[in-house]
Amino acid sequence: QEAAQLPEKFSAGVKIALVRQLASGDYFQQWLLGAQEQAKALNVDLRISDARNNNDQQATDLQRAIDQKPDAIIVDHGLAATVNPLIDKAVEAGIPVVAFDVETENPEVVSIQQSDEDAGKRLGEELVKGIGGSGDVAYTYVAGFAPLDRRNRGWEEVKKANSGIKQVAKFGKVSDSTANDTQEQANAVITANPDLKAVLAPYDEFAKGVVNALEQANKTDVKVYGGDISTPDIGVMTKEGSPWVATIATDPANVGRVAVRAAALKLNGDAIDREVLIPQTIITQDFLKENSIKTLEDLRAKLPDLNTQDTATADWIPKS
Ligand code: SR1
Repeated sequence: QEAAQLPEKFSAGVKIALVRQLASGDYFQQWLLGAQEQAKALNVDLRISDARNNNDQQATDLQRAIDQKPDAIIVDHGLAATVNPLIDKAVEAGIPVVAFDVETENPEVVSIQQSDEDAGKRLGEELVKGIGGSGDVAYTYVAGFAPLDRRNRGWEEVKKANSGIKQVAKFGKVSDSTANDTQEQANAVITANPDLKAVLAPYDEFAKGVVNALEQANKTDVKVYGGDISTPDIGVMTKEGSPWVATIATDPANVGRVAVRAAALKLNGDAIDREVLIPQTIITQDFLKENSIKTLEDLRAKLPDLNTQDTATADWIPKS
């Protein structure tokens, strides 16, 4: 869809640096597709760097972006200690900054997240309900990643309110092959905990690793409560006998579009809230099966509210 009329600076073309900590996996790929689609509609030249989970590299990438004086910078994930000093530097240099999934306190920065504390709480409550209120539970978590830390706060609240839940293991690894690395750890956790009733895995790469491990161990009666959604995730959830019974998710492409729109508003001097929260939705295996949902496209058609097109927008921004 064409924009009503792009502001003059956009007609001439603007440059936005997208500085990513991570880019592998379904979530990050879909997110990028959405960001690129929105950038194209706004005549934005999106300059992308991927640090592949190397934090020193992300610092180098962010410094390089600042040196190139783009019209705005989007920081996509990053350890607070790594990116915040450079985010402050960018702000001091007068560059508008949008941070997605970063714990940042700079009041000039637009901070976007997927309502993660609430998501961790709701997913945890779904798990408690699903196992009848008590039992052994394993949990995948790596500290330092803002969305995981926020979801963890939600889960901690659920545990506090449900004394019958016994967390018997905490594991997980974020890497360039998170699912495989987490699967290896899950093998040991499953063997060591024969009475396991469920695994809380609030990131799809974690969930996929756990599902593979449970299938290999013939323990698909252990329920998996995951995070995120993609076409391959839908395939895993709806496979005959899959232990992945529910996930909490946004449409990642929508989130990528919101981040680019937020940067466009900020660099154009339009009003935008400092905090932008995108809601998450619980999606169950039963819901996917009952509605014959096989792809992310099918899911979008069934749940149009996954597209938060009124978030971070203005009349001149094309809807997508
Ligand atoms: C390692 S952090 C992974 C999470 O980032 C995004 O918030 C996605 O939802 C994913 O779960």
